[in-house]
Amino acid sequence: DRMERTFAMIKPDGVRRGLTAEILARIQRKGYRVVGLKQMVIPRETAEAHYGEHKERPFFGELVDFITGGPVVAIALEGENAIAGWRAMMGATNPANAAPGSIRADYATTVGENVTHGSDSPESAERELGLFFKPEELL
Ligand code: DAT
Ligand code: MG
Repeated sequence: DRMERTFAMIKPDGVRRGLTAEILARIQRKGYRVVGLKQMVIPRETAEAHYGEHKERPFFGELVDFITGGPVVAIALEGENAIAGWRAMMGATNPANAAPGSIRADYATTVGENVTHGSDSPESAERELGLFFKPEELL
């Protein structure tokens, strides 16, 4: 019973496809509190920092182009074990391997456009929440 905050995001493909309400509904049905929420276009420098761990990977340029290519919905979530719990709701990175009923299994077909993001550890959550939200934006 560890109370955690995590950073979640509806990526440009999800926003473009009109999935925002469905994904927020899943989050709220689960019982996580939405403590921060905004639709935004991510500045390139923020995207490069957010995905900094992948900067040597061959897909990095495409990833940054994609994530900055349209509005996203940035979400700060709070709840018990929210970090691993939100990752479980999303499913595996590659939708082909995502558990049935998970968001990526239900809404995505390609690893590049997999609808949502979630922090993968307490350290990532703190770093990513700090990149996307000012302290006073978390209510
Ligand atoms: P996750 O988003 O599940 O945390 P990740 O941190 O390994 O996954 O990768 C970040 C994003 O980069 C991922 O959501 C989609 C993209 N990506 C990962 N592996 C990829 C690959 N092999 N080809 C293309 N895009 C990839
Ligand atoms: Mg990741």
